[in-house]
Amino acid sequence: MINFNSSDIKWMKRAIFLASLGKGTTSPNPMVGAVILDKDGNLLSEGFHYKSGMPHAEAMAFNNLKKDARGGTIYVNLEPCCHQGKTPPCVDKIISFGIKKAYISIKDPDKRVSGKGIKLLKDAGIKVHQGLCKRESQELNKSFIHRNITDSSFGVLKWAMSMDGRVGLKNGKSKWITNKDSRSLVHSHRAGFDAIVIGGNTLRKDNPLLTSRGLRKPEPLRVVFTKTLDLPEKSNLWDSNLAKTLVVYDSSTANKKYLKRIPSSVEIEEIPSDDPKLISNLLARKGCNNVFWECGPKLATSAIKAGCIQELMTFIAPKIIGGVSNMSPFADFEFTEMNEVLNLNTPEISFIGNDIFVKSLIP
Ligand code: AOF
Ligand code: ZN
Repeated sequence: MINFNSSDIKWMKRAIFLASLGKGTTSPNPMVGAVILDKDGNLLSEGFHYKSGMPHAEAMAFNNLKKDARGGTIYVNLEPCCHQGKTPPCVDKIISFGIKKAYISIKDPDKRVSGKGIKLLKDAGIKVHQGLCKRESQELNKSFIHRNITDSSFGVLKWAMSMDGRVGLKNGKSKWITNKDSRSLVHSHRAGFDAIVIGGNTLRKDNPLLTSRGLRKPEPLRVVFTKTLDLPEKSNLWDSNLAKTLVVYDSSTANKKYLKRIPSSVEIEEIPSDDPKLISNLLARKGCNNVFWECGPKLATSAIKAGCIQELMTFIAPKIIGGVSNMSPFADFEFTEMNEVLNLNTPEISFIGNDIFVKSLIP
């Protein structure tokens, strides 16, 4: 176990903070920040990755240099890349600028890098320290890491319900269970996601906008999964001026005659079954590190069963809706014993006015 001193921790935290400035713009790339010190430990320059195709964090920091960095130290929250991608390898820059020490929080899970960047730095005689602020760095890039390891997007499922666990009346009405502030919080949560998924039923019933109300630019990709393709001719999702929309249909059950209802500005993809994993894989291939699932009971249940959901966000309003046939957030998981039910990690709880917000992880 290496003991890092308080100055090392301070600079790595600074790199992590700089990295976080890329939140909402870097996908499919990770959030990365870099800090360069001179050989006496004075700050020389900083950088962060803003967008795919633009300079990496280290490159930005080297571009910002005004003094010689020879013999200096670099702090970076992710292993520097060693591949020629949209931009040149960062390890080459670190070596050629004469850096002598590198503090790297975590390994890059991208197979093109994954340990090779660290090896090249070591081979060049640079002293590499790994693991500083590891947990914070893993948390920051959990979606990027998840997509690289699983080839599917990190999924967060959200629903709003009454105190008795109902998400709507039996006539389908669900506007509004939670208060205005909870609904605004959902808009700001959406800004942290690359895509938002709903099912055809939610589109037909609610005609949602599914935007962050301008908090994220461009807006997250709006995705509707349909088994039938029987979608309305008029829908807020067809307005591509607001945000891009993707329709994913199950080719084993959909009727293609309905395709003509969808405007040409909307992207369309087919998948061979209704397995939500195929949606998650498709979105990962499209570069979505994370996906916000705002779907109804059936898709929510199959998405959990298929392993597409890693976190849950529940809004609970102090209301009783009641009724045996009123809507619940999930369909049947077909559990027959209590030891089969889904056990969640200890949730985080907060209040939004009178509403309760619960965040939990699926272990
Ligand atoms: C770094 N520093 O700031 C970032 C890195 O398409 P490219 O060329 O931008 O390469 C993307 C890959 O580079 C990405 O999957 C990840 O492995 C790494 N991202 N690496 O050294 C950075 N953003
Ligand atoms: Zn790089």
